[in-house]
Amino acid sequence: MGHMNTIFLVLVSVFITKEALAAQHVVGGSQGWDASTDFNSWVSGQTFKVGDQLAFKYTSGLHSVVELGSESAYKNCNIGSAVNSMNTGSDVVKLNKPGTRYFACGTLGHCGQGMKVKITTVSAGNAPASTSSSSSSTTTSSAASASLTFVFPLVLTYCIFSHFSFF
Ligand SMILES: [Cu+2]
Repeated sequence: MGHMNTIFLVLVSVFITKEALAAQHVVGGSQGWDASTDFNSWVSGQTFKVGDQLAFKYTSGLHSVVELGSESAYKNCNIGSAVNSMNTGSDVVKLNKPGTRYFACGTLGHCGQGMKVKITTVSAGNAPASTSSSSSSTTTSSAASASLTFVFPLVLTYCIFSHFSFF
């Protein structure tokens, strides 16, 4: 019975680690990508790791997402210097390497009103894969629910096996 427990724990922890590595951050949390969202306070509660994704959720046509190439472009809301722009209303950006990236709204005036966010990504190895940091706050529900659908049958299997003492 003992090794069954161990196998189970290893499987679960492997899965939790994977989930922590592939978090999706909904920018702005429940308020989303909106002019009224306080992005500074949202960012301060997040840890961005390589492999994570950003999801910008907003009403298409009202806002957009432009990526700016430098700190000064970000500070000055120099939207014209955008290196990338998206406008679907549900834009996903993968954070594929460590470093700082700058995003702003492309709608006239919105960046100046504070609709911009600066994301600093750390390498996945730097941050411990502690469950508390990944499960807190606004890291996505899709990864979490995926893990549930995976863990649930495992728990079930474990219960069945331990009940009938096959091992
Ligand atoms: Cu906007």
